[in-house]
Amino acid sequence: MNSYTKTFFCVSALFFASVATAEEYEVAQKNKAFSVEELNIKAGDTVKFTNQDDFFHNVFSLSDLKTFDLGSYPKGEFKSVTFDKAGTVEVECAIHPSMLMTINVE
Ligand SMILES: [Cu+2]
Repeated sequence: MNSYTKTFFCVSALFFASVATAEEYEVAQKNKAFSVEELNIKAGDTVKFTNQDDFFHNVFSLSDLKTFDLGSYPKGEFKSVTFDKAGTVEVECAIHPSMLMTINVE
């Protein structure tokens, strides 16, 4: 194995290691609430928001760490967000002001 090949294998191993450790969490929107009030994840992890109610929900955040708006979507659909930096994110639903959750990214 020459040094170029060795470097290639090292980089590939690192790439697959980082992909393998990133996790996906699922948060349901059910009965006009998020299924968890607080979620602890690590930087690089993805959160999937699944609508389980018979009406539309929206998912958005105005947090400095991660500002996003996934729009509104009906029952059975989901949208995902990957959190790449450590900090705290408040997640809300624009349709139901009482829906609120916190994601702590380590
Ligand atoms: Cu909602």
